[in-house]
Amino acid sequence: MRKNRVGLRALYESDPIEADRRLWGRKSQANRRGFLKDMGKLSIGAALGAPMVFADFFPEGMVPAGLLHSLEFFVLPGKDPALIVLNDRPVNAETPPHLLDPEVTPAPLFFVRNNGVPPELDAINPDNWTLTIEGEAVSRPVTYTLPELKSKFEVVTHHLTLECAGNGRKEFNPPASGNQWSVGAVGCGSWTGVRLADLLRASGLRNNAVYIGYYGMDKHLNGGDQVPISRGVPIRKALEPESLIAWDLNGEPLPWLNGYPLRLVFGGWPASCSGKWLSRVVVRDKIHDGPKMEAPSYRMPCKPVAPGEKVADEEMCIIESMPVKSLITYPRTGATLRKSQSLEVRGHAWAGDLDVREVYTSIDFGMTWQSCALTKPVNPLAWQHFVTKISFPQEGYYEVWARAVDREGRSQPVILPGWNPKGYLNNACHRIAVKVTA
Ligand SMILES: Nc1nc2c(c(=O)[nH]1)N[C@H]1C(S)=C(S)[C@@H](COP(=O)(O)O)O[C@H]1N2
Ligand SMILES: [Mo]
Repeated sequence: MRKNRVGLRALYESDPIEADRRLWGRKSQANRRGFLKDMGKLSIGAALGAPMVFADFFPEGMVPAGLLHSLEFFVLPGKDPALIVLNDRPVNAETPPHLLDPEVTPAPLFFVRNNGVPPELDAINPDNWTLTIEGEAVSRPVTYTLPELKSKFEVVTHHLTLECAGNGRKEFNPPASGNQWSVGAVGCGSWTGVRLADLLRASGLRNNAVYIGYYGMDKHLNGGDQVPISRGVPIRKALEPESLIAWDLNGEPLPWLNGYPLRLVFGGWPASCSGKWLSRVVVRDKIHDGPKMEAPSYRMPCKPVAPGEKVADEEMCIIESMPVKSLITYPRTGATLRKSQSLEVRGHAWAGDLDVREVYTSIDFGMTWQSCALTKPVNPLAWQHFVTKISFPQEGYYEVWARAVDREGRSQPVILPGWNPKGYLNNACHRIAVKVTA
């Protein structure tokens, strides 16, 4: 998989002129006439996933059709072809919102956010995979094989919501660099594993423990020895009964791209805390200092700032529990119905460590709101489901907006929340378009 392929295709969608410049270069008309240069042929082939056979005849300036739409043969191993691939080195792919409709997100549809290169699938043997617990704040460092983990500790299953802190980044202005996630870097799976707390206690957790950090078996993109990411959570979060070291998602081994064969799962916190391909947990006597723990990664300005403002590293605070949010998963945007029909609207809502008290919908751009039926979470840190029926007063274009309010009364904003340099925590209301005909 080459970066070029997805990169160019995405560029053709967002900035066709720049994409054209990259593909065709800035050579003079005389040099370019008619034919692709050898370099052009190479990059076009890389972009399309296969060499362009009649490249010599390809008309100057034309955009290969294969770059204009998602390519069917571009499928991530173990993943549904419907995922929207934002980047393939590292792999980043989000779920279209209408495919998040099931109460539990199907494993092939669970979003993927990699910072580096996952360990080779063929090289992973779950029977001799090991996990080590060590660090300044345990008295008995221990290494377990995966089969030992399964037999030595109580096995538990929880539904836990994972959302990338950068979900929704695409909307920020001025733009923030990083994956331009729309709304689909979120999912709620049924995770099976052991409690992190049980392992920490079995290792003789000491009372100087402040933070845990993870190390996975993925490699840095530059091929070097440094891990691409090593984050963690404060000890109070690590010790919660829902904080898991998991090997199954929805009753099956984890998909390779989601951390097979072993990962951490911390529901309600930035998904970056949930280390994949997990091989080591360190228990620290200070805030963990692995790659991407430091500012500005996964941090927000401690105090609100104006859009575009520079923020000093010391003014950036680590993101913990994620803010209240909701997603309309039915119907998909663009639905059409007749005036005589009413529309069932449904979706999910979540609120980090809290639960959601209420979800409302509006069809008049927030002037009035109607309350939805809302389920209780199946367990703490699982998303909740809302449903409502909507009637429309007359023919025309509408938007359905959904707005959740958490247990402590905090609401999603209808407009973008605070701009921040890295584009995190966009929990603005989700909107879909609906057309009503006679
Ligand atoms: N080892 C490792 N763990 C990782 C990552 C990674 O790149 N390597 N990415 C993190 C980030 S930023 C996110 S959002 C989640 C994504 O989990 P998923 O790919 O299973 O959806 O994994 C986290 N755990
Ligand atoms: Mo993330």
